[in-house]
Amino acid sequence: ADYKVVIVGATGAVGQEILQVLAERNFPVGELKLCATARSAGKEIFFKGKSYTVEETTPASFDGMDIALFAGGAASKEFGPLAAEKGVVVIDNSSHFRLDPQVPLVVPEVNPEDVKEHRGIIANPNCSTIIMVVPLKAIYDAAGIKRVVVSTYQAVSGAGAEGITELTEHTRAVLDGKEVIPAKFQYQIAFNLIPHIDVFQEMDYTKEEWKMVKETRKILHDDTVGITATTVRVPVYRSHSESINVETKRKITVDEAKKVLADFPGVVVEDDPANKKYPMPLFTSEKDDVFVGRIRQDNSLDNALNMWVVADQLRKGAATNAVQIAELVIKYGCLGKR
Ligand code: 11C
Repeated sequence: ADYKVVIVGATGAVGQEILQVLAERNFPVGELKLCATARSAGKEIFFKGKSYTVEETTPASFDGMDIALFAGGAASKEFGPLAAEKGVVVIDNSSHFRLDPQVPLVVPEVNPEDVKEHRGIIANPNCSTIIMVVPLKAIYDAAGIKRVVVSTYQAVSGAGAEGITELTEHTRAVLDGKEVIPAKFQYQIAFNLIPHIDVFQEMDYTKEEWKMVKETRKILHDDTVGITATTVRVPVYRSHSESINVETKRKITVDEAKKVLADFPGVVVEDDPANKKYPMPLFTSEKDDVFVGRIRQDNSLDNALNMWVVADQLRKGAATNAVQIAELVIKYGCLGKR
């Protein structure tokens, strides 16, 4: 069977990637509707060689549809519950519903079965959370996890299409000796790092940092895992990187860790220091896997490892994960009540 699919936020960085992933994975799209804000309405977008006109999102956009993929942003809060009421399964990329106990928060390699519990909305986790939790789950299953210390190096496209433009403009302005005007980011992003992603919240951690803590615990169904995060924007176009220190409950050797990681779905181990092999954002873009390297014993603790993790946050961190959730909805036969 083919499904009636609506994409909300189709013109943004994540929306565009969702279309790409639907086409690549040959998702069974029958009817396709592309929606966005009034500003983008009227634009022409191609999907599998056919042209579609972007419509402004309205309540009627969801009538008779099966699956709604929300790219993220304000539209989720405004239209998500309404679409679900109309019997459409909403797969939402915003942070709005993620911690709602009635909304499953799903990474298909980690907690696929949670999809079955949905009541109309399924949340896609934050990109940095997804990229961390995939390799963590391999370690969690093998040795248990006591505590995680993570620092991120997040690409500008995590902030959307405007983030990409701003890195180019700032770089050009610096090289041309012109004035740099920050708009999307708090400061000049070219030749700089900004340890400030999303808004500041309790204990002076940012919301992005709390997402990594709270979402990871929800996905693992384990509130006992200690997690502390520092999230940093870096002048990289695409792919988030993360330095992750994991303290395990039981001892796991580096060789065992490499094996469980290599065997885990969606993970590629790239770890050969002698041959300068380790993951880098330059080489992971437009790929769906999470790449793990620099796997080492923590020299200061017996039961702890360090790893360096890189993945395309627009793919596995957003679009690919969302489309995989849609595939699970079909596999489990749990579409909306329409
Ligand atoms: C970034 N992780 O890189 C953010 C973007 O909660 O879905 C995603 C925000 C979110 O800026």
